[in-house]
Amino acid sequence: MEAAIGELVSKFKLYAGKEGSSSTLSRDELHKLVTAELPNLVENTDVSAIDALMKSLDENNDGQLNFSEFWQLIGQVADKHGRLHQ
Ligand SMILES: [Ca+2]
Repeated sequence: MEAAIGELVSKFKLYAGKEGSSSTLSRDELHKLVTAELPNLVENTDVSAIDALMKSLDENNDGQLNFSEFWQLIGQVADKHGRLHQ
């Protein structure tokens, strides 16, 4: 589990570092991350869907996702697709 958490953090930093602040994801960075890393778990990756996803995760409404805001997405996809409830 520790290795998996480390992987999540390093992927987050990889995408967060592409532009602007390297500790937060912009909408475009989120789009790149979801498209490349979660293609089967987040089915709809068109721009309007990413916008809606961004709004739903951006708790402090600063237009950026910090790690704890991003973490909710992992929880959501795990809940939806990870067979938690079998
Ligand atoms: Ca935010």
